[in-house]
Amino acid sequence: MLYHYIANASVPSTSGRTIAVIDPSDGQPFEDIQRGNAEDIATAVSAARQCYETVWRKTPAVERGRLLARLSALVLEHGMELSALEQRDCGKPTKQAQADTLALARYFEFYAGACDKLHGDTIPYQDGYSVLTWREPHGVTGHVVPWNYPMQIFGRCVGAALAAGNTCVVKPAEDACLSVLRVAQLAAEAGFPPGCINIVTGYGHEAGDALARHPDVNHLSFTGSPHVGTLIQQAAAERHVPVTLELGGKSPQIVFEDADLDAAIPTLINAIVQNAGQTCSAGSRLLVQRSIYEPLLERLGEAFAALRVGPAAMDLDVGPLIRQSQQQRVWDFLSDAQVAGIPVVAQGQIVEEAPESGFYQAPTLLRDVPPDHRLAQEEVFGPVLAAMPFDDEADAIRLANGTDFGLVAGVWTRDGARQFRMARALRCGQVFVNNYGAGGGVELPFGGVKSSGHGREKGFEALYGFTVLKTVAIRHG
Ligand code: TXE
Repeated sequence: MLYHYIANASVPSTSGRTIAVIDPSDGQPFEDIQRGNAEDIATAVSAARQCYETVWRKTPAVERGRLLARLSALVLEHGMELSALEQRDCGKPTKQAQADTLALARYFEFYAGACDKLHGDTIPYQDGYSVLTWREPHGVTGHVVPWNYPMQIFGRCVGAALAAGNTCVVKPAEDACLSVLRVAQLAAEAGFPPGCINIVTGYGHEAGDALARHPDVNHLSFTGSPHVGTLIQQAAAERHVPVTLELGGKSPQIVFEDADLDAAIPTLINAIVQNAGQTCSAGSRLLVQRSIYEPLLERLGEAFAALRVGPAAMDLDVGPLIRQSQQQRVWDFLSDAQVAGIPVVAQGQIVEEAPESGFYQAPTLLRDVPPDHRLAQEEVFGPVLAAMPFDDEADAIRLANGTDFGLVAGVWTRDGARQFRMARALRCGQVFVNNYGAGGGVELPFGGVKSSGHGREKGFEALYGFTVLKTVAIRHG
């Protein structure tokens, strides 16, 4: 049985109720977490407020940095344990779980070094005045975290919030919170004061909603579905608190006829099968210049057919999806594709060892997907790649920008001028040229436009979102 982690202590929910944690590899329960409610959230927010007012706001930036550095080191020390938790909880193949753990340590390391470099400006003004700006923390920050990358998303939002001088209340996803609870314990071990990092587990419509509505939370960060993002933004608007939203995408990977296909192909595939396609930045649309459409699909088809799907611990190309409802969601998309007559180029193989009760989905490559079909417009959040041809640069831009989302785009071309033209023309938060994701570096600011959300996480830029600028004008004499 696992408990909330509030003020550096394990605390049961006042509801007395629990939620079973399911292993996606076999669909079986293996642990219980607390089903948090508004009362638990209120306890956590009050602990965060107390810590902020009495300790954290007075803690020197350099000391905040040292604590984050210590936490980063502890994450590495407990890397095997954290990876194993994340693997079982989320169904991640071993290499993915380990990469996520390393990324978590890197977030804390990066923000450790950033704490004492976050400063304001002095502004030349009239004679007799000194004008300066301070970057002050918001105070108590609320974080609603999803299940696809619990550790990474925890690291990027909590790491930045703490570095900027805020305290945190986190509501991880009901499907995946084991690693995050453990990291909060490690934070206590590292020396973070009680109330600095608080975790309340539970359902979104209960604990998550209570956190979004709590009157003493000064900033909200959310990563998840556009629907819940809207609810969070509405709750925040009631109290006029700032929000950072990251709401996924329908990101295009655009391949021009002059692309280096040998380099592109493994990346095109990884961008959609990594984490079983449950990645906000998944490259889920493949836009290919017509002259190379057939040969590229042939090569991709062969590669898709060779992909193997199975239990997380087997560390194959693809693990299970997080839960049955996500599996059903992918099946619904694929059955719509079938009804619309969209051809399947190839599918990967689910291995024999995969239990029937696990949530497996073979990676699927579809071709000639009409740009207005829901497979080309909506986030599937599974390993399904929708390919379509384009004629020229203008056509590629029109298709790429033709969804409500705008998170990421990948462009493959050797033409330097076109690289810049495309990067300018694409309406999204980040463009990757001749790569996809740039290895996920924690230094790279990340976020969306349109329905993909607003605000930036990761990198130094995130610190601006977790602070508020105060202008101070002093008249001399
Ligand atoms: O997301 P939810 P779901 C997308 C993806 C996926 C779809 C549905 O397309 O298929 O969303 O996934 C909490 N108030 N992404 O249903 O519900 C919830 O407990 C406050 C993209 O799992 O948005 C969890 O902690 N909080 C994405 C978090 O919100 C609420 C990652 C995300 O869950 C709440 C995940 C409420 N009323 C899903 N309702 C990405 N951008 O990477 C739920 N939550």
